[in-house]
Amino acid sequence: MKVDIGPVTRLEGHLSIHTTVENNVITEAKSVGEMFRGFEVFLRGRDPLDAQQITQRICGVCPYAHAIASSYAQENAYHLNVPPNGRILHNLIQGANHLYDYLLHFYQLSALDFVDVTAILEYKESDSDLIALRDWVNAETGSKSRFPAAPFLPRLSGRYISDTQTNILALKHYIESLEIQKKANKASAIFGGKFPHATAIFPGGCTQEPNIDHIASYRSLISEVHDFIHKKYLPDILAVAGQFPEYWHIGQSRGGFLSYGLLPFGPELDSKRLFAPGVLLDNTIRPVDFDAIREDIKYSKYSSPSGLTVKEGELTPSTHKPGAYSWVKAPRYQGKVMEVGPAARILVDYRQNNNPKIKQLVDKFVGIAGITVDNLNSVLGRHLCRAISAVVIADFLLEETERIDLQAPFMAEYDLPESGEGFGATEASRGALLHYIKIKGYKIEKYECVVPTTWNCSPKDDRDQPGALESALVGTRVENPEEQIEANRIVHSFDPCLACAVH
Ligand code: NFE
Repeated sequence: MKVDIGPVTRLEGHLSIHTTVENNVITEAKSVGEMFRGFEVFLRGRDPLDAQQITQRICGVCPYAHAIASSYAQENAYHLNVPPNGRILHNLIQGANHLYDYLLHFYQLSALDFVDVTAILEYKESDSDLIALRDWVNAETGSKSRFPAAPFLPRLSGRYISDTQTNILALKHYIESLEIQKKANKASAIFGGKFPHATAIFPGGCTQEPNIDHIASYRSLISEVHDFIHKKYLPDILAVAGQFPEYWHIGQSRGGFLSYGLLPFGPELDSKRLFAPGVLLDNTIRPVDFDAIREDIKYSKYSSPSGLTVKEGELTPSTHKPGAYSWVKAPRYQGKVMEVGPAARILVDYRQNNNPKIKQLVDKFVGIAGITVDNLNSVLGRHLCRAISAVVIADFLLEETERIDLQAPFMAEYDLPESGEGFGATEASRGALLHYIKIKGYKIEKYECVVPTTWNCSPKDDRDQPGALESALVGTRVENPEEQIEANRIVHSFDPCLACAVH
């Protein structure tokens, strides 16, 4: 039977999943991006320094990653020498955004796939947290019921966590995490100017010159986020894993892993990063080569040529193209399907022994769960890898504040060149993010973004290989083919953002 699940909720943008199910097993899956945007088209002819502002508008969740990738691309094109403070502020802004995004993803977008919200019916009138939760939801939704429905119900049928205490604790953390996310966003805004869409991020540094009070406020906010990550987020992931161990083996993508590396330790773009860059393919780590990326469009709604490199990128929409089923392109690395995102970031780093803290955390939790490192390619693996990333990033951000030199500059000085080109690569929360800029006559001649969800939620490519998410869905056993809670859990583990994917 064929089932269209869509739009899939609790993710950003317009994604549908079309599955074919035979004998309760998904035998084919199509990932369908349902909306065209066209940022690369309207960037042409603009002032290059508009790019890190305009590309932030691709998304309200990960705007800083776009600002950073664009700034890196321009730094590359302008041959800038960035002062250490400039890079540190980029890191402080971007890193805080990752922390916000991981918490948002787990609590608001994924937890209710596992946590039983009806546990709230068990609340006692003396439990002020739960009364507050009910009143908050009722105020938000205009409901006056004893038990709040939206945004918790309706939900898909299936097995949920059975332990009332675990459920109630997770629901409390759902609410608490909103305040914590606000703190992470406030921290980014101290140096970025505002959230979302920072005004202060530029190629070469940051226009905000911090003082000691800014740094103290940032540290205090990130310390609170750090505590929440350790005391609540990580334990909640482990609680879900304890009840659903089968999800270490469900949702495995069938291809390689790509990460561009995240948070450079020095001002140069090729500095060692907190998370190492690399391609993990056929059990071997290789360096990243941007020229090995080509974007196929056999099944994407474009009439421009297929298989172009990032530098060649073109975008001609073709709404009624025969056979095409998505507005998402199909990027491939040396023709191979790549998963990007938290599991890719952790596996690529772990396999290179780049960051001892990552190695230690992976070994510890893999041991606790009784799985192998390869099982991080799974629904639970992606959740755990986000939590490990959060731990590592929060520690790094607190250390990074100590490297600011208040007497030194925060921005490079430069004149814009008449022409040039550059790549900027970083890790957005959802994975590998690449921007390419080509400048001619002081204007943008070509701009190309290859974005995390474009990789993960791509349709089939020119050789009919399914994208990472499509491949992770195929073979999954579903209890109820009409609803497919299992497929939803797999989709959510990738945290798709269609606004980004079809930018
Ligand atoms: Ni719109 Fe984005 C994606 C992330 S790219 S959320 O995909 O993370 O910066």
